[in-house]
Amino acid sequence: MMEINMFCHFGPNTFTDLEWGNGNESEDIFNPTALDCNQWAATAKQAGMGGIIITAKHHDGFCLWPNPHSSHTVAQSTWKNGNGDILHELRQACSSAGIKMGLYISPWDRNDPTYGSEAYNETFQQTLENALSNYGELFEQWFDGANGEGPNGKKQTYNWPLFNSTVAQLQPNAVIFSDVGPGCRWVGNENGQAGFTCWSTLNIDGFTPGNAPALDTLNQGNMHGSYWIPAETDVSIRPGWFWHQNEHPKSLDELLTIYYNSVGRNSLLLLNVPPDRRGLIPYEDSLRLMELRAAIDSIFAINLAKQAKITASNTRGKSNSKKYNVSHLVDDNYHSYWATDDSVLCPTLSLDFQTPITFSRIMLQEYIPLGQRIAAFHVEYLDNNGNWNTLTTATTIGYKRILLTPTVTTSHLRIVIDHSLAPPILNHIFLS
Ligand code: FUL
Repeated sequence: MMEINMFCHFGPNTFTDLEWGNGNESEDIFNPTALDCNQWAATAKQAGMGGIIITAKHHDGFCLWPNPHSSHTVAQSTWKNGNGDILHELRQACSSAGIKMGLYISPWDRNDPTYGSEAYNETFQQTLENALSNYGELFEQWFDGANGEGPNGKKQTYNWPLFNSTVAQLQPNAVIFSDVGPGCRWVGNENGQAGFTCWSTLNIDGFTPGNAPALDTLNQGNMHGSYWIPAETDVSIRPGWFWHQNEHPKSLDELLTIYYNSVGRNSLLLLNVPPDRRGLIPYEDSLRLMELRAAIDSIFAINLAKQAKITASNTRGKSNSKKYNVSHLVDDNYHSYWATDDSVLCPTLSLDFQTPITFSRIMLQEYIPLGQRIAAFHVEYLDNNGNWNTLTTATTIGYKRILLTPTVTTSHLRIVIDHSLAPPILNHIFLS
C-alpha cells in the first residue's frame, strides 16, 4: 500500500532562497552541481515511500524539462548546456528503484506573458500534454490551488475541465490531486494534520480548486459526501518547501506525530524532502527519513492482538463463517475481513488474553474497497478491580486509524462500534 510518498520541491527557488519565485529569474540560476536523481529515488525507496512527486513547474514558471511551450526551461539554461532534463533523469531513477513518479505542475505561472488571458489555458493544456506524454506512467498529477497574479498583474480563470480531461486522457491511472480532487483532496493545512474525524468522502458540487469547501471540511471530509476523494496530507520535512541553507529537518518525534496524524487518520502522507543546490537530498534529511522508517517498523513489528482469543457479538453469516470470521482481523491479509450481518451496525469485538498484555497503540483498518462506514467507536479494558474503563474514544477509521493511548496492562479488551453507516467491515486490528 502506498501510505507515504515523497514530494520534491526543486527549481530556481533552490538557488535564490525564495519560496515563490518572481518568474523573471535568469534560467542560468538553475545549476545543480551534482544532481543525482538515483539518490532521491534510493532515499525514498529506503524510507518505504511508494513514489516521488516532483515540482516540474512551480509558480515561477520554470520548467524542469525542455517544454517546447515555454521559453523559461532547462533548455534555456547553461546547466548541461541546455540539454538537461530532470523529468527524464527522475523517470529512469524511479523505474530502476521500483517506485512510481508523479508531477506537480503549477497552473499559476508568474513568467508566461499570456497568463491572465484565454490563451494561457491553451498553453497550459499543451504544457500538460507535453509533460504527461513523454515520461511514462505517472501515478499522480498534483494541481496546486494557488492562483496569484501573472507578469501582467492579471489573474487567470483556469479551465479545470480542460486540464482534468487532459490528465484523464493521457494518464488514465493517475490520481488527480487538487483542493477538491477529483482523485484526492488537499487536507486543508500544511502542518501534517488530517482531521481527528476524516472521511474519504466529500461533496464537491459547485466547488473548484481555489474555490474549495471550508478548510475544516477539507480536513474532515463529509460523512455523507457523494464523491470518494480521500485526503492527502502534504507537509515539508523542513520549514520551507524549497531547500534553504539555514533550515533543517524536523525531529523524529515531530515526524512520527505527523505520521500518526496523517496515515493514522485515514490520509495519504506526501512528505516534502527538498534537494539542495547540488541536486542531492542532504544527509541530515535522509538520515531522519531512515530513523522515521526504522521507528515505524519497530513500533508496528509485533502484533499483540495475535495473542488474543477474539470473539464478536455478531459475525456475518454466523461466527463460523469462513469468509467473514474474526480470524481475518489478524491474518495479515489485506483482502480478508470480518463483517457483520446487515442488521448489525454496532457490534462489539472482545479480545481476551491468557497472559496480560501491555500496550499503548491501537491500529484499526476498515476494508475501504467496500467503502468507509464506521463513524464512532470506543475501546475499553478490564482493570485489576474488575471494572471496565474506557481507554479511548474516536470517530472515523477508514483505511487506517492509529490511536495512541495511555500504557495499560490488561487481559480483557473490547472494541465497541458506536455508530456505523452500514455493517462494519474491519480487516486489521493491531496492538503494540
Ligand atoms: C502551495 C504553494 O504555494 C507552495 O509553494 C507549495 O508548492 C505547496 C505544496 O503548495 O500552494
